[in-house]
Amino acid sequence: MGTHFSRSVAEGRAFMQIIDGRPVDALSGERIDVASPSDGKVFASIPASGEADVDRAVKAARHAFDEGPWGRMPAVERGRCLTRLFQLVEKNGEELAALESRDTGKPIRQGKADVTATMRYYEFYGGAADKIHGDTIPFLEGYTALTLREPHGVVAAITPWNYPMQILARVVGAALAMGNTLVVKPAEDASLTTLRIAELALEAGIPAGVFNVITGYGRAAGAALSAHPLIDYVTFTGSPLTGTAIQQAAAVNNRGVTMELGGKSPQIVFADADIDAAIPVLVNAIIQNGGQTCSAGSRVLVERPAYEKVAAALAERFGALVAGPHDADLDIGPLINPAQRDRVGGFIAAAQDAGIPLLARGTVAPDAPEGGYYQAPALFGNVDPDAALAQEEVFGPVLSLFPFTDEADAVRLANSTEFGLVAGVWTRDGARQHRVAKRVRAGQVFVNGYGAGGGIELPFGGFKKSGHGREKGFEALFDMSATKTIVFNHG
Ligand code: TXE
Repeated sequence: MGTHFSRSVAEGRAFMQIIDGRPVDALSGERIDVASPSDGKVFASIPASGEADVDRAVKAARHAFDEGPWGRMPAVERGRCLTRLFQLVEKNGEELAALESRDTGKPIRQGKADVTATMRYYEFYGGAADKIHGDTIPFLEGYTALTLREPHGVVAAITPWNYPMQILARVVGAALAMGNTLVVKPAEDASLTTLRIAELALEAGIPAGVFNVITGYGRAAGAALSAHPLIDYVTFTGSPLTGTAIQQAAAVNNRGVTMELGGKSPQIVFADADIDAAIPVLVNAIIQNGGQTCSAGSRVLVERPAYEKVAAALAERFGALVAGPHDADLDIGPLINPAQRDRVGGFIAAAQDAGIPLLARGTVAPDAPEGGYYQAPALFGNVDPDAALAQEEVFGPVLSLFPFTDEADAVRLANSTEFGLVAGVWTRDGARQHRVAKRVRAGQVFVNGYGAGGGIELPFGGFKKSGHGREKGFEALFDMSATKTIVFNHG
């Protein structure tokens, strides 16, 4: 893929949203400028939708669910639609990677990795569509009782800007495999690949009205969507604060929700671990996508005898990290927007003011464009477990180190935040691997490895403030459906 392609993709394009299979503008005609985080320059625009546009999209999805062919289509056919979408994503992979990379600022390498994961979601759920079924249940004499897995109906999906195409695929794959219809509201900062995938979905044979996309601001389009009375279920990935607002809106109609709300994920390194193997994984878990990853490994807890060694090895790596424009494909790209850059900078400055030792700082490439939203990676040592840096999701390339004394101390520290999404445990002691993995409150625990975002087959979701419900794998199919019980009386 040439640099030229990734720099110019979608240049000057006025994107349309997709409602009922057609490209349409916002009824108001209002638009949102799309800027490249690499240089801050506007290169495209998307519709700024409001309540009336949302109403159109929800009614299209409602009609497609209640009256359209989708609900009567055999599961195997729905699966084939998703499999064709998988093939179309593969065919258009270069364009999609370039679009994602330009829109979000992520290095092109990460854009390509996102395409691979996206393909895998559609492949997985395409194959899974006809493999989920209910039970027959032993019941009273003279009766037969059975269960069916039924779709919720119209699902609203509000998605974030960090992995737009992957998170979309996670939701679309599971929701459509189960026979739901969808209205998706991508983040205003990164809507382009969602719009492109919705076009490809039509090409894949997914009927008009099944997969609608509304673009616009959260407080307008997002709020109207989550409160719409014709929605049956809401799924959201984003910040805890917005998650609360969406749950309150959905509660007015008493609708179910799946919430994926980020984390403060710990990696626990015991002194007996293979530290050389751990170091590159610890670094990658926080710099992948510039740290803008819900499952970022943002806290590294190290057993005291190994603390100095781990701190020194990480400092050496962090000092060498370079941030630069997406198409330069360096260690990290720019952050998504000026607010996010300033938020991350604020955490770094506050930590320094509080006297938390800054062990290393990467750099921004000298030729990075002036207007880009860059933040050099930072490594802090001996972080106070009560500090904001230890407790709050920074969502940037900032890693905190904490020493611990023994296993109990490690578990206590790991569980000392309000979040509980992912954890890593590094030790050669097999019994300890099991003990610690069970005691850490996290939806996913990796032992001697760390799969930030990876593993399409693996159920994923949080405890505590990280949310509820499970995505990915077969589990997501349960979230995207409801059990119906039918009882026959033969008497
Ligand atoms: O997220 P928001 P923001 C965290 C991360 C980051 C912080 C702020 O810590 O620094 O959130 O990011 C839509 N009703 N994560 O402000 O607001 C919005 O348009 C309905 C973690 O960008 O959560 C977008 O589509 N929708 C995270 C989506 O919500 C609303 C990923 C996410 O935006 C809305 C992103 C409203 N009232 C940020 N307000 C993760 N878990 O991976 C906004 N939205």
